[in-house]
Amino acid sequence: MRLSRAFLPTLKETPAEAQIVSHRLMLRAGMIRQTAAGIYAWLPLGWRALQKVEQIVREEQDRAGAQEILMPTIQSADLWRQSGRYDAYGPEMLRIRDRHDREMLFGPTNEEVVTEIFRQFAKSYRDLPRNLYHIQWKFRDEVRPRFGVMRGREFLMKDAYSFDLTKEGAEHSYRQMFLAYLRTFARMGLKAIPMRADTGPIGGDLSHEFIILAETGESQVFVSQDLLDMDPLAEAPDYDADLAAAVGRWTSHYAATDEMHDPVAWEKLEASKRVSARGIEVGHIFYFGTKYSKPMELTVQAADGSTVHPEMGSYGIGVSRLVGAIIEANHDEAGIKWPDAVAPFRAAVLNLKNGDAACDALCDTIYRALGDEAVYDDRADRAGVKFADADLMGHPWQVIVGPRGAAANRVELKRRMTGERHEVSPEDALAKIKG
Ligand code: 5CA
Repeated sequence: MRLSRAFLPTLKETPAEAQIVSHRLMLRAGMIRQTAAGIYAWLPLGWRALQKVEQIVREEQDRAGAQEILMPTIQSADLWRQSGRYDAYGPEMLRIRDRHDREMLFGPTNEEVVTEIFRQFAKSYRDLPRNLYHIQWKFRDEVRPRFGVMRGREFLMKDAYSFDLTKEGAEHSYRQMFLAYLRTFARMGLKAIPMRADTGPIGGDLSHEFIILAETGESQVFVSQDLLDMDPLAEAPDYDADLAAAVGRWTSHYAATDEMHDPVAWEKLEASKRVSARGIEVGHIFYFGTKYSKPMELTVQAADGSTVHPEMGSYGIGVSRLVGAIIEANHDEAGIKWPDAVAPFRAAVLNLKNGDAACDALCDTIYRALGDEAVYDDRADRAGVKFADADLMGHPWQVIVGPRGAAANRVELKRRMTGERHEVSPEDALAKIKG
């Protein structure tokens, strides 16, 4: 994308309404624009980052055996009356009436809709297990929308729903998602720690939140250093295997949110291993048995001919929140430092002297070779402006092309994450960026 033609509206001033760094940087880098309280439009840079995050989530869901669908945002109130949640959900639910005065709502989550869809299809134990997920906008009329996309009212969520014949089967599905989540967040360069959690309005008796440590996090958490030292990508799970041991390696260490904290168990931990910090919840998984299948009359026939209600779980990831969380974890005073895997663009080509024939020609060649994954700063601005914007937008690589270098067929290659700079040939720069 050529910056001279791009819609990447960066801001010089720090927006006063933004209290945390990710929100400030997302506004300053022109990633998002608020259109109403807690509701955001995603501009090109933000939209690309969101899609990168979404794609990693998708790949890891698919790998774990879940199947993607797309359910609507608008749901019927009747379905929620069947589960008994319509009245219980309270003022967070945006309730709507259509022209026939039928009660509708903008979905805050999808247990009811997916149970209804599955009910029409599932007849026997052969239709189980299944795991269906979608990546769709949700609306929750939060009392205090804040921190930009971190706590929005409209936000993008990945939500998966598993259906199993037995409790043991449901536990296996739960473990598949547990391990898939560890991989998902690790691929984004995040260390997300699974912690035993409260189940809230989703319900059920087994639940983990996945939390990344950050000063600006909304939850207080207590974790053993041992967990922070573990590497989720060290072993790729075989999702068909017995997963209890793999999950057990994570759940055997102390990790809890405020609500689940046990001071007695905490005190037993070696003092040097106790980490108490703030955290951001990026995912939340639940096992809730027949909480929805029973009242909504979802049944299948078991092998022995008896009728059973499938055992269910649901598994959420805050896709739009993750974009903010990744920035909280990766930035400096100058701006964002995107991890490679989620960077909206891999590289920026900075032309320090537009109109200089050698500069223009070399920039053009490099930009063409990088294709869609690069931005080309071909604006008629001062070099200082280009440096500042490239640092702000946080592209992992900057290829800096000045007139003296261009004449000698040399460029400067800067790695945003570390700040390292090297003078190299254009070929070497391309090889590094593509590698
Ligand atoms: N149905 C279940 C699991 S699919 C569910 O709704 N779980 S949840 O309520 O925990 O939400 C899942 C994830 O969505 C959370 O872990 C969080 O990362 C994200 N999320 C929740 N509320 C918001 C919000 N207001 N703004 C941005 N992300 C949010």
